[in-house]
Amino acid sequence: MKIVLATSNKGKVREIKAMCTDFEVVAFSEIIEPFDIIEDAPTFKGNALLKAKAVYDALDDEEAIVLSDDSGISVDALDGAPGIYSARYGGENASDKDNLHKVMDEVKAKGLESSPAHYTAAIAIVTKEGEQVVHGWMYGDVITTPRGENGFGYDPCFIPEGFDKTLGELDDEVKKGLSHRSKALYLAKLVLGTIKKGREL
Ligand code: ITT
Repeated sequence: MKIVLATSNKGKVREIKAMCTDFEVVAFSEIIEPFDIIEDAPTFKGNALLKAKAVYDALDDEEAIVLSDDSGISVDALDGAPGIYSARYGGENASDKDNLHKVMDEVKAKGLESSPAHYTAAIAIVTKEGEQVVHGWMYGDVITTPRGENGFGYDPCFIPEGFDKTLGELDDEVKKGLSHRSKALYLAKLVLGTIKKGREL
């Protein structure tokens, strides 16, 4: 069964492919000309659905199975920011590095060296059978000095609960075992399994 990912984020593509080895997983840009999707919903769930529906419509293939991921980091000391604005916290064309440094600078500006924080992932699945959204979370602390090169995005400043290293320093396998994305994908795979069974009947 082929799953089409409605994302342009290479870090997400890499992680989702590594977590879904039972399925053939392709990024939508491997099949059709990539296009921008305006993410203007007020929630992770709403934005995940916007992305999956846009790609499902663009594929023009009734049988397609499209999966999207809308995710971000929420920092307690910043009243939950950047949250759904994680991809553009450092400005409209901000890089991952700009966003990472903005979060660390804002925490520092509060006179803190760290703050509790959590990642959220909303995964939407859009098929002819309907639309489903599942969520996963990972809790920990954001620190104000980046450490390590693994992962992507905010990982160099995030220490998961129970660890003393950032996701930038920890092995990809460790992140795979505890991340917001892997928890949401566990549920998404149950949905995919049901779709698969239904189609085989
Ligand atoms: P798509 O919309 O094309 O999927 P995007 O990068 O714009 O790609 P989002 O709108 O969901 O994706 O924004 C997610 C932001 O949160 C982005 O800045 C990521 O770097 C960050 N993020 C999400 N999951 C992360 C993770 O596991 N590790 C580090 N940063 C993460």
